[in-house]
Amino acid sequence: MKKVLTYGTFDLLHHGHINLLRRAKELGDYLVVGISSDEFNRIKGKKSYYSYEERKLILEAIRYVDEVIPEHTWEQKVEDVQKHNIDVFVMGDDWKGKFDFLSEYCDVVYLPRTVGISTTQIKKELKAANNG
Ligand code: C2G
Repeated sequence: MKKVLTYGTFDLLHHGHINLLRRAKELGDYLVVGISSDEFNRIKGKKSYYSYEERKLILEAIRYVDEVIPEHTWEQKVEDVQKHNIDVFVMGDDWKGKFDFLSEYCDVVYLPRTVGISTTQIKKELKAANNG
């Protein structure tokens, strides 16, 4: 069984996230998603609309996702790859190059981001729409 791993906040889930998760799953048979905790989001400088528990519930309902684990630190990836016997690590290409060190332990694949959508954009457009 070929196991794939990716990480993210996955707040206000949108088709960019789904495109990433679908393509990640296509690279193997089992997809593990490390979802950023609320505390780690603060470290990343992000404040998600949905809590960790809510984002976890939503991700676990996605057909491409087989397992969700918490992401607490930048440093846990090597341990996660080893603990979960990961064959392929996948991220959107906004992260291109940032995780190449993992190629010692598994394949590293950066997939093109879906253009024209982001959680930040959703928040901005909703804010503008509500301000009239
Ligand atoms: N993504 C995408 N296209 C978009 C938006 C996001 O392909 N239009 C991808 C990102 O590249 C990432 C995944 O969807 O691979 C999750 O995006 P975020 O929730 O924004 O994740 P991020 O904050 O980048 O967290 O340790 C890694 C970090 O936790 C990644």
